[in-house]
Amino acid sequence: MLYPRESETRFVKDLSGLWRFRCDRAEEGFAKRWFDAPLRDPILMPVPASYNDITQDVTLRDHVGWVWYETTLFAPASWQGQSVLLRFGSATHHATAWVNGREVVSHKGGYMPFEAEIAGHLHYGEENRITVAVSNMLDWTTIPPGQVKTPPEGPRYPKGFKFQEIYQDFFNYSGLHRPVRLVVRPKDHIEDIAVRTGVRGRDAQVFYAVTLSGGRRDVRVRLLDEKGRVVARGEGLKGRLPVKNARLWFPGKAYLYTLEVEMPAAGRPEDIYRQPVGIRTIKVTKKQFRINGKPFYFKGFGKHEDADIRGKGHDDATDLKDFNLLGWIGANSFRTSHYPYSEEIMELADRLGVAVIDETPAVGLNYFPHGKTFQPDRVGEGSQAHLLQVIREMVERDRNHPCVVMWCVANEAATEEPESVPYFRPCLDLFRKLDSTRPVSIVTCCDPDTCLCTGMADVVCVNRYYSWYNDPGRLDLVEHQLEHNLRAWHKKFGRPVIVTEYGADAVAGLHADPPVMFSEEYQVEMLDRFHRVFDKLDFMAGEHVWNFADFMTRQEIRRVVGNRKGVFTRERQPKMIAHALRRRWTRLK
Ligand code: BDP
Repeated sequence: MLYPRESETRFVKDLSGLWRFRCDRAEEGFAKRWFDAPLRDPILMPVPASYNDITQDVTLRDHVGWVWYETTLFAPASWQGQSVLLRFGSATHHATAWVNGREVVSHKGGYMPFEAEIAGHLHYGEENRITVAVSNMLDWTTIPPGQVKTPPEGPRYPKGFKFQEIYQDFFNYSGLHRPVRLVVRPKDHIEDIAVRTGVRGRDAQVFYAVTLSGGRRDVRVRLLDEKGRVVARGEGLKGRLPVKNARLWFPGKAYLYTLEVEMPAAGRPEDIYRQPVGIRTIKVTKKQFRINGKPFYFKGFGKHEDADIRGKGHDDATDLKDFNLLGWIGANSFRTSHYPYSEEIMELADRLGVAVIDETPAVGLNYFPHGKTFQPDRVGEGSQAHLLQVIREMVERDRNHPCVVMWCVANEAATEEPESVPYFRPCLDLFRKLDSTRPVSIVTCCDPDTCLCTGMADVVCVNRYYSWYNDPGRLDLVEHQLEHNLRAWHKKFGRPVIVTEYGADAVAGLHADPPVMFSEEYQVEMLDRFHRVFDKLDFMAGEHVWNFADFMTRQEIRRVVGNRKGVFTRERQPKMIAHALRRRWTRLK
């Protein structure tokens, strides 16, 4: 799936801004056909943004169900005869869209783009109405899973009470989170491009495959370096472009070529699309994760798309600030915990040279203490079918990003249950079938003798919370327990180990010496003890602190206005630990 980019033959119109919005509290929008006419009594709502924190209305923040968005646009007569795509960066978690009252697309899954050809539904030279209904409801067939509960009336609940149960540790932000755009392109056009790279000595190869619409076959490609010089040319739907003395993409040293794909026609080209290409290779050995043949040690974070006011809404300022902080602190990577991030973030990671572990939204698949997770009426066939669909969409969206160095199938699922194996095996297989160039992982919180899925992965990825969830307050046990555990992982699976989460809540400004849980000192002391162990072990391939910044969660007694394990506050100011990490990571090779 191509990212919307302009060219001589393509025009992109960003529909961001203030849309009209109505919360469907009575669940009547579909029955009353709200898409047939302009929304009645709308309020204003920014797009992109989560709608939850925009107003002072707690019933909107905590709404469970559908909300409706609407905007209008003019379609100039000059667009007639072209293809017009309506493209949503994401809608969390379900959406249906109408153009002038005609349904054009529905999509399930909160973190993937989807699009519809709408040329046939537009009124040219006139105003057009776009209506979008978005639902945040999670059930056993969605990823992440959840349950909308309507308990019977009684002493605890009044009549008609409804709430969303979730099993993930982040607020269920909802709405149109990412840019909504129109792409106006030629009727016959470049539909899709896939690239793969290989390196031998100082030379490299770029393999490309192009899909054209309407059975067309004529393609010309050129590979340009960063100065715009042509380094290779090719013809045909598929090919291999040799690159002499190739400049490689490496974290901290990004280099992007441009693959210029052209549908030739008499006179000027019918369609042109320019795809950034980073040349690099990945290999996993028994003890190392290698990029371009060199050992790569992951330093960085599990992150979230999360910020004050806009929630999970895309925002260039926040994104760039985060990348600048990654650079400042000496990080070289992050994991898209716990869902694929926006295409804009992936583009930045390519350009700025940050490695990404690209994770699906499979989080909260651990229903213990309430019984088994993987069973037919909970996380079963419906859930698996959806996860497989998300994996297909992820590979289609992200396969061309050099920043993506590994896929991650799930976070902390109940992989001690035997049923987790037939659930996840097809997921790992599908990633490998669709993309043979990247390793696949699954993040676990089990132990080496209880996890039944890590053996299927290429790298051991474990989340460890010694002295926090295990033996709270016992900093003196961290090194003993951690070293014992990590050695056991490596011994059993003979693969490199990344600790994909370790961290402590620290309320910014709370101090205690000797350290006490929730103080900034405790966070520093705990991480320091983890690092002493990591530095002893030659099979360690990385450390990702949980979390980059404080983030919002549902309300519960373990959370103080959200999760406070951030190295930065939610406003992106450093806690004490940020300075300690910076000293470590700017020195660590
Ligand atoms: C881990 C989860 C992560 C949580 C974190 C925590 O993977 O989503 O936010 O613990 O509790 O278990 O802070």
